[in-house]
Amino acid sequence: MNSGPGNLNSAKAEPLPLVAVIMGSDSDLTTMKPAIEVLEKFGITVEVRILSAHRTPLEMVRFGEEAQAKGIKVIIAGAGGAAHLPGMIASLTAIPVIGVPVQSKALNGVDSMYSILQMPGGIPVATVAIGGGLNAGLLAAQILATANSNIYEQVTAYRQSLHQEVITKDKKLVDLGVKNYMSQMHNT
Ligand code: RP5
Repeated sequence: MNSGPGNLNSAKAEPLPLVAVIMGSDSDLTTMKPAIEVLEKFGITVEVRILSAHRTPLEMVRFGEEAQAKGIKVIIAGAGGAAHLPGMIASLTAIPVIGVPVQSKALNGVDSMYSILQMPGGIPVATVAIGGGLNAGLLAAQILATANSNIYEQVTAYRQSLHQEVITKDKKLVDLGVKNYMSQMHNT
């Protein structure tokens, strides 16, 4: 994370943030954390902010207007319920916006999902699954990877690790059989 507003770590100097992860409330932080973690794992500096479309609309507008000049290349915006933050940010800047529907209590995030993905023509928001913070972070990294071979290699290595994980599990399942495999699953 960077040393600007929202940084939860130290104030030491870091490269300028390329990705902003913004959310409507601190209650969204658990959903957004995997996005922040995977970007930081790839060495990408992230600006993290709480900006509510309803409770702090003017701060949201200021952020949207200033994002391009600050060097932000991708914005990940998470919100739940009447989830207007991703769409409003997309209306304020031409920086690509990835929307993360946060799982809501009343409607399990279906409300968040429809609020985010049913954008009018001309103002797109790329929407990931309900609770899809990890994929939002990976998609942001993949967008940056189109112009950065180091990030491209890291995303490719990440995918190879997923591939290897499944190969290892498949071999173990074949070796142990379903019953033993499942009893080991329950013991770990
Ligand atoms: C939205 O309302 C936020 O994105 C959050 O998901 C939801 C609930 O916010 P809190 O009442 O938990 O602050 O604006």
